[in-house]
Amino acid sequence: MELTFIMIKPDGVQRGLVGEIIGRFEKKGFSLKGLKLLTVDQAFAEKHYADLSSKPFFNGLVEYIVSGPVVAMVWEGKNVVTTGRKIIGATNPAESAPGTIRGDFAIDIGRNVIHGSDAVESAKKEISLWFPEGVANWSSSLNPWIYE
Ligand code: YYY
Ligand code: MG
Repeated sequence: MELTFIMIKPDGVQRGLVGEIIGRFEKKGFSLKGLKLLTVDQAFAEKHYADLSSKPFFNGLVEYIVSGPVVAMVWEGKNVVTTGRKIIGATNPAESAPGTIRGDFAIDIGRNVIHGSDAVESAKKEISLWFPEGVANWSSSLNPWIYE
């Protein structure tokens, strides 16, 4: 079964969107495999966003991610990387469809509430960065009612 890394950014935590966001992934049928609230430092944020280090918005992005606690999660399910990105919506909330998390709860690209891995490979990298201790080993007893 596929895993993805999802992170509620500091604005999502401050705005009280944690329960709403977790609920959307839960109600879809995905399984929560890891969860923690933590504040990361600049070096850690730079590592998470290393691929974007040459972008003009990089410094502001890092400043935003370290500005308060975030909720780091690992979710499991069939196609959870791609479907998770659809649940989150387009990077720029001005273009995110209503019904997506960013479409419903965000306005500016630099305050877009949530991160989700963009591929299975980057999910693996991000999960090992954020959860070096590993994730929970369980599977939902509801899976036969979710998967055929
Ligand atoms: O994966 P996703 O978060 O949708 O977008 P990325 O292209 O990976 O960029 C990461 C992060 O950077 C984005 O969520 C907001 C911010 N950002 C920005 O502030 N300005 C841009 N023009 C592009 C991205
Ligand atoms: Mg990305």
